[in-house]
Amino acid sequence: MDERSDRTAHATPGAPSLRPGDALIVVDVQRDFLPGGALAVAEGDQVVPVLNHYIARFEQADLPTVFTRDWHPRDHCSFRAQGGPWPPHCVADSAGAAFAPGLALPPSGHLVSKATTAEADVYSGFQGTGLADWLRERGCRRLFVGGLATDYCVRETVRDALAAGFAVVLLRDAVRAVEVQPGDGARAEQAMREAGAASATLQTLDEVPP
Ligand code: VGL
Ligand code: ZN
Repeated sequence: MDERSDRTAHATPGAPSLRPGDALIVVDVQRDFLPGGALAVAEGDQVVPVLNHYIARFEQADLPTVFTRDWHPRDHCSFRAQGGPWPPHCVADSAGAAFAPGLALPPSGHLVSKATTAEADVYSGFQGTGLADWLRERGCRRLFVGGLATDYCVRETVRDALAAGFAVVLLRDAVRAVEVQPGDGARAEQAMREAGAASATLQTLDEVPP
């Protein structure tokens, strides 16, 4: 087989499959969700270097990057003192709500604050944020999603993205789960796949079918 026919028969190694219409959504990579934080996700810090690779790829391709953040008032309804399930976390402007150290947030990164009112808990980056319109205005059709946590804000963000008509690729090597119950992360990934999300890792990013 000559070199040329070999190239047409296989995905070209290193050929970027990213294209106009793609965007990266980084969900809630904040200090309180890292080991040692108020609502620590096991290995949550390990998504940071992986996400930095994805961020660089999207930046190089001049594609949008979006960073959601959990941004709660002090008396948020999801906190135990208010009868909610969680310890206080990601209080707006607190140290714990800051993005993870080392996360390579680009100057062009679009910040989305969510769950900002006391009365409503919202896990999805799409609820009450205008994110779907922001993405549509920029011609985005396919969203690559990673961050924290697989079984809450990533799952709900992916669910809403699909419901809003976006194609979604879950970045499997750039998510970690809270796992209130063991297996919650795996179940969330399965639910996202069943809802129509594709998945990729840094290794397979260039093989994602169109
Ligand atoms: C999250 C629990 C509470 C998340 C946010 O970002 O997944 N989980 N608030
Ligand atoms: Zn929260």
